[in-house]
Amino acid sequence: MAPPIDLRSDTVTRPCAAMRNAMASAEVGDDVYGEDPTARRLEETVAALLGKEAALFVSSGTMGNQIALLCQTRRGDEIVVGEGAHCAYYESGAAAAWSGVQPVFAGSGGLFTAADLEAAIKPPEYWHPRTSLCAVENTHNRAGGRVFPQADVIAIAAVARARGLGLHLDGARLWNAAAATGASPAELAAPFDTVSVCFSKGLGAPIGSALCGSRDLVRDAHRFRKMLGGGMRQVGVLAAAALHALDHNVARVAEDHANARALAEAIGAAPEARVAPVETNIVNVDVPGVPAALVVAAAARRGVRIGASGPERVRLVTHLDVPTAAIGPAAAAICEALREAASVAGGAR
Ligand code: TLP
Repeated sequence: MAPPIDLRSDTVTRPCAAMRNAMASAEVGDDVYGEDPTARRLEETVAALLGKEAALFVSSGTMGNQIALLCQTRRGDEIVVGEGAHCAYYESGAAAAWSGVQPVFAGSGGLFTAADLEAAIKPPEYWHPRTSLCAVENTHNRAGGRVFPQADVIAIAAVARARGLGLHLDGARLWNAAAATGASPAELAAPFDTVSVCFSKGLGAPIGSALCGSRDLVRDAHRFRKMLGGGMRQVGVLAAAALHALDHNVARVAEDHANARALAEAIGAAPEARVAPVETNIVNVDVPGVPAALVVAAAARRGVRIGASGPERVRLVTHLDVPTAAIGPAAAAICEALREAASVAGGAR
């Protein structure tokens, strides 16, 4: 039987032979002593790419986000985020556990405006939490890979500056936002104090993210990374994979976007599906009246792995291990799965 087509996430990619060769031949040293030349090269490369003074290699997007919060907030503060923001929704309560902050949600659906931010900021009375940070996610995962419009980002940044808030960008998929808009990662990152980016999603590296910002912020970040157990030793083997990903896999994310659009179009023909507009590599499919778990199981039986992102919503993510030739068969299998799941759900009512 053919191996399953895995559309659960762009995190499922496996390093290719050339990436593994780059890892095997990486020059390394003890990075806790600051002696790993490949990690240094990666940090300098990413900082330059994002137009920031410095960068820190961290183990995951979660660690990057959480260190950014530790750097820019105090316990008891409030942070303003969009609905379903990864740093508040998918990080196991880390913001509450490590920084001691609580999230307040601006707008609806993940994206928000400067007016939404303004409305979410608490008045400066001592009995209110201090609103100290606004975090934007671009592209926005739960919003279905939507690009945060840069005009909104700029207006949000102006409000944040005027009200004394720090600004963090969760740019786990900033490469996708750049490919979709034609803007450079540095342009998209410019309004923010800290930016986290991932090498392990669309770019196909097995591990790794970077947190970027000013030299001072990254100095603090370095201390927090150590506190969280994220000081790594001969980490150049991982940094080499990230460098390989930056050299070879940034431009190609546009292919994932085209594949996602083709997938959405084919699935949109199924009467059971309400397919959200696709901007990048994520396709959200609402299946009103049909439990998502039934669709996931029916697709798996047909050799296609997808994820449930709500009780009646499934998520499909394209990535570099899903060739264009797999899109047609995957869409056909998902359409069949939708039909079967809808008939099972209908029978159960
Ligand atoms: N997202 C994962 C899951 O955790 C949901 C996925 O499959 O999409 N920011 C954003 C916007 C993300 O989507 C993710 C991962 C992260 C941060 C965290 O990255 P990791 O998994 O490296 O901690």
